[in-house]
Amino acid sequence: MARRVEPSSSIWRNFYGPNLGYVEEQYELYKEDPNSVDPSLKAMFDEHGAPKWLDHTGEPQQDVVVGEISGHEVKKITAATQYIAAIRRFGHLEADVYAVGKELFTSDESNLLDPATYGVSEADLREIPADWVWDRTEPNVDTAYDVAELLCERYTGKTSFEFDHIHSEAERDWFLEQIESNSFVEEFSDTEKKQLLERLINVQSFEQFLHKTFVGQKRFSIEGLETMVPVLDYIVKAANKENIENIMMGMAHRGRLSVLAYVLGKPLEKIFSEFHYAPDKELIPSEGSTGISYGWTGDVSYHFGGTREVTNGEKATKINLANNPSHLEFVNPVVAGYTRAAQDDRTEKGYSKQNVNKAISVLIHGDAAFIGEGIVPETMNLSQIDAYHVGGTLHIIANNLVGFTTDNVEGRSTRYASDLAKGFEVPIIRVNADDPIAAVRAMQIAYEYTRTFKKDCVLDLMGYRRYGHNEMDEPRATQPELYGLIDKHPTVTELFANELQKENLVSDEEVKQIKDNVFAEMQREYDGMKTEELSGLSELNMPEYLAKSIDHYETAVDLEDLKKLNENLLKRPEGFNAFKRLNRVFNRRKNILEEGQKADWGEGEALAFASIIKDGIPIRLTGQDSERGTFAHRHLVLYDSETGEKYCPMHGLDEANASFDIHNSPLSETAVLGFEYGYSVHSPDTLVIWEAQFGDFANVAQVIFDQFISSARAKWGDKSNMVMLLPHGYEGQGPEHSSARLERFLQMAGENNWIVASVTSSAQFFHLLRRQALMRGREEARPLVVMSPKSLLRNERVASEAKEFTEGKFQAIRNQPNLRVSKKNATRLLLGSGKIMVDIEEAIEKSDENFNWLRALRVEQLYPFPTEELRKEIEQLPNLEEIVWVQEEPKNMGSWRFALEYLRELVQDDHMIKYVGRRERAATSVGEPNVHKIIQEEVVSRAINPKGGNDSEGN
Ligand SMILES: Cc1ncc(C[n+]2csc(CCOP(=O)(O)OP(=O)(O)O)c2C)c(N)n1
Repeated sequence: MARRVEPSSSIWRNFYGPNLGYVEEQYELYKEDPNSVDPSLKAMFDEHGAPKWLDHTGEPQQDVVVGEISGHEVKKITAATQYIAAIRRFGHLEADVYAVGKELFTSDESNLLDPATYGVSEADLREIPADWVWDRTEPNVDTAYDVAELLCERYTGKTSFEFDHIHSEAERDWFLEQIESNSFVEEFSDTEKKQLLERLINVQSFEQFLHKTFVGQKRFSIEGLETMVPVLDYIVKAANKENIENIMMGMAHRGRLSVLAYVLGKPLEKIFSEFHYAPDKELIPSEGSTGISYGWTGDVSYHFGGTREVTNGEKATKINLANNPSHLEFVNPVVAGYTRAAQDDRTEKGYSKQNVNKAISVLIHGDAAFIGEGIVPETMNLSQIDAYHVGGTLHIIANNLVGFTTDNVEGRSTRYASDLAKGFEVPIIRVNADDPIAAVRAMQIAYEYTRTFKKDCVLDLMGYRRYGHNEMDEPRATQPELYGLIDKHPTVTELFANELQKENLVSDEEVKQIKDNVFAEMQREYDGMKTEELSGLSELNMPEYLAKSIDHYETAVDLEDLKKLNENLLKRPEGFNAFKRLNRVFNRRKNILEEGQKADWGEGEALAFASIIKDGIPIRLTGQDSERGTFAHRHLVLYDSETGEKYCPMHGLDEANASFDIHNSPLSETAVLGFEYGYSVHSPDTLVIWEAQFGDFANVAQVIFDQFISSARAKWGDKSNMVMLLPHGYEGQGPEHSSARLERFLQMAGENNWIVASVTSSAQFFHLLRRQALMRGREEARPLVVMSPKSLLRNERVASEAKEFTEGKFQAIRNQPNLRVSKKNATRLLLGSGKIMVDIEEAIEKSDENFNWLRALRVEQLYPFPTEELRKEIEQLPNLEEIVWVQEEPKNMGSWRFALEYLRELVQDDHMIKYVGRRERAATSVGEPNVHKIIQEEVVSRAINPKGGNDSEGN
């Protein structure tokens, strides 16, 4: 470039940050008395006048342009700008973020960070003034070349950033400010550096102690990622400083013991004792551990969570580490649910009121699991949706470069494990785990970002794994090159100690002393550990309070109260233009509690909800299209036909003493169910309800049912009374809209872990829901699985009269409504549940037969199975010849095989127990509606035909 362009203000570029204030102050003094300031400053003010930023002449500040700029020069300047932008965007490609193995993982050459790619040379860059390509000022940054050098340092060092996928200008600017002004950098004092070193020595020594003491036991060591502990320390400290009440954390096996010991403060003695007594790690209740919840069958030690209260500032912050199954990442939505539950105020009517400053959520992921398991993006998709938002989750990828024995290239199609976060416009900060100071600073930015924008942020903590996947695995067999490098690689503690030694902050001797002290302390803890004998351990049974009946809840509601609720549910805000066709539906509701009238399913449900919130129990109901109801039976969120404004009739109830949250969920089962489950565990006072669109889709969330809802109480002591509504019933809609796979829920039933019901009247549903709500917070609380109706929603036969709501309670078995009971003559006891019993009711009505030989009962609660009620019934049937179990599901599905076990307890003669239903099938149902109809009719007819039993090979 021929002509140099000299901005008039270049002198002031050397001042930045706190210096600006100082110069301003000095200039004020200078104005009053030029000799009152330092001679060098005086000389500067004499020559240049007021500092640039104080020169408020009202005129835009003009740069002095020396000569004219040619088209060629404009091109160069544009190229320089592109190059500077590329450093920000692609700096991560060359960043020094690999603690080991950079050469193995970054082999592809990229020229995206070569200025030549943009058509600009080093010499060109040196010709361009810094402030033509950069808005900031820093000492000694005078040219575009200096800017490029500085930005390379900031974007390709031990920390790298990816935020170019974010569209919000405010967020992008925020990142630029943080990174380029370096304002986030909190200098570590010498004391803090020493404390950091001590922390690392503790963690490393703990792992080494376990390694040496419990040879050959799995512990999923943190070694290679020890830095995770100070990174978590930062979160705890920052959250406590902000008076955040809860930190909700979820993590997998990797490093969990170190996190339990050092972040959750679980006594080392307890951890040692769990190792000592359970070498095969079966049945280890963590009883007695600080804040560790536990069930009676227990779990392996690296699945337990815990709680701890920390107080550095004014108020306490509770750290909650969720219990976790082996199933990687499935804890994510559960933790999100905990967090939201801790943020919502449910004490007033209307929607609950969220305060995101009450709790934050932190999830630690494995690198292979983060990109591999679909539940990760499924949960991230919840993050910005009102109903599921938790104010931003801090994600830490504990990146050890390998997934068990699987290399990155086998484990993902993306460059980085973190890449999927980009689709959610989540920023990613990647940091070298061998630089603990950089890692803590990186977390500082991540933390500030989530707090500022209430959005998720990912910290990709790049370390390695010192051993194999577990400590008995030999990684050199599968990852020889990588382990060749790891074997030679010093620990982060060694590296950091060396650094501090170079800075003369610690001596070799001191480091040795700290290590010796830590080991001695561990040895003391180990020696002091209780020495009970292994033989003292035994398998435990479920606690008494779960074994007892739950029949004592009074769920009927006074008629006047119900009428008032019903009347108020029909009120609309002033000027609300309801959708006309819906008005007709609602008008019908006015009389449902009058003599001779009945309330159908939706009406019974609404009465249950209204009476529950009147009792001061909050409700949260979500599911796909749940506001209206998939089958349009609910309509609990109405839209003004003209303005589109929403109104929930539950919110207009003067009687309501608690919130009513109702939301359509995204098209997800696993994440949404996991979230609702988490919500229910953390908020036992709330009746949480999840509704599947069709029950068939519940199996998408199978892990949440298996690993959490059905078993968490027994394993970990986590209690939930949530309700799952799973539309179920054979109505000719084909294999995928018939079955909620009742058999699965029954197969998982044990130790009163949940209630499984299939009810056939709106009043029964009313009492069932109310009982579930009243159970809240109590020891006997447990989840409820309901096979809920589809076509029955509008069937008159399931509608109930007022007195059924105002008297009585839920009945586990019910009389078949239109059958004359003749106990003396009955030779067949017909048992079944759900829609088939309504079909049978209809068939009986149409038949001319007198059926005095038939006693039919609906088993409305399948689990716990009403054995005693049935025993009493059987005792009253002197001429009973057979018990026929009828179901519409195929023989290998539904409730038959489950019920058979109980029926065998009731009658000694196996020949008396017969089956009527579809034969064994691979698919849940046939596809052709007419074939369905024929089969259904045959099943019904055999159930009420004296010769109809035992058709195992039939239809
Ligand atoms: C859903 C699920 N699938 C498979 C496994 C078995 N498994 C346990 S750890 C692991 C590798 C995990 O790798 P990564 O996520 O990188 O975590 P790391 O163990 O390396 O810390 C696998 C496949 C599991 N626990 N959960």
